[in-house]
Amino acid sequence: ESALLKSKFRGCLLGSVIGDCTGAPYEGDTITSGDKIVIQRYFDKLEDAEFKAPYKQYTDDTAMTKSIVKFLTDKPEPDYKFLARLFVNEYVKEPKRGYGAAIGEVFKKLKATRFEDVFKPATEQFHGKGSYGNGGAMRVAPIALYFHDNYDAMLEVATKATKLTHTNTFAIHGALLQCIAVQQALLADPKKKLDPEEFVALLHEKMKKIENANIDREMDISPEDRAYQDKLKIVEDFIGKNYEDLDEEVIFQLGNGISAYESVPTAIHCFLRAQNDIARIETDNQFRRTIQYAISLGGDTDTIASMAGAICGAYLGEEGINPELLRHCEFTKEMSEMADNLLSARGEFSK
Ligand code: F2R
Ligand code: MG
Ligand code: MG
Ligand code: MG
Repeated sequence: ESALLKSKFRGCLLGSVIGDCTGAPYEGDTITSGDKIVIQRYFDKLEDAEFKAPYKQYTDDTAMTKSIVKFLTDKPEPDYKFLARLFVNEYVKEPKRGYGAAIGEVFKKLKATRFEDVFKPATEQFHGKGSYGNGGAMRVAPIALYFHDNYDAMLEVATKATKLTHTNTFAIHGALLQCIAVQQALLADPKKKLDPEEFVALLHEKMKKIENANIDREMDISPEDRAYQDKLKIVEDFIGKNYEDLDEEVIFQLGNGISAYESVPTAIHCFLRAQNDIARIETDNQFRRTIQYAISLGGDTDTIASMAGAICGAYLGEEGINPELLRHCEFTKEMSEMADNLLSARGEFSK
């Protein structure tokens, strides 16, 4: 039904922006139990209609997500040269949006070579190993939305869109995992209680195929690489647990870092854990609980909250998001329109 899909497209992209905007002030921080009280009040204020303050600003996560939406809406077929140009234009316009420390090098080379071979500069990152950062995963949500009914195309486009900047297997597979998580959330009925075990089992099955297939044979990965499958087993182990020191264990076992490996499974965990109440996070709103919890883990807060927010928003739809929270974040109005454009582009190009 198209009204539901419209709401879910909006919910996903708005969830991504809000996670980014609200998480950004805490990026890189270690969060103490005292800080968690501060974060509780921070969200109380952001939900308060009386609260008048400049809105929270978005970072590279949203800047690059915007470009992915345009890439999907402005051309009938995926055009990676076009996407590379969009990334670079956005970066040149506003380089101080908190980009990854090394990605500027890719943009510089893309520009200097006049976008001749758009996939080459990324391969040269980190002495040829490629970036394993979460930059591919943090911007992948629009691809999951657009291709939600075409799984193979979804994986192919997500892989290539990631490889413009990230060629390390961990970054690519992390982006695919985030993409699949968003797709599964989109296809789930928000009126039914989500089954976390089933959600993870499905992810595990798909990542097994991806990791076993060694989808890119040019990359130096061994076929027995089970990195994300193993991480998903840990995500599964955490389901239903809710004790006092769980947060520390999550940070230790899943991570909260800037690499895809230490952040994508964590974001999925945040989405799943927030299906139920979480100790010391006082809210009845599942979307808020998801991103507040993600931020309370510290580390790469904007990105983990953004990825968790995209998954949760794709599940709940925009009705799940408090309008006051929306109002207090930059670019939410614009992103809502972009979500609508993304949905109508599917119809436009399939005629
Ligand atoms: N960059 C940040 N946050 C830190 C600074 C924020 C701001 N300037 C402030 O201080 O307020 N956040 C953003 O970066 C992450 C996404 O990064 P992306 O796009 O993956 O970039 P990059 O540079 O490719 O990778 C990130 C870093 O990871 C390490 N790394 C990656 N691959 C590596 C490899 N093969 N070997 C060694 N190290 C590798 C490097 O330190 C990279 O710089 C998001 O969090 C976004 O919010
Ligand atoms: Mg960022
Ligand atoms: Mg992790
Ligand atoms: Mg970040």
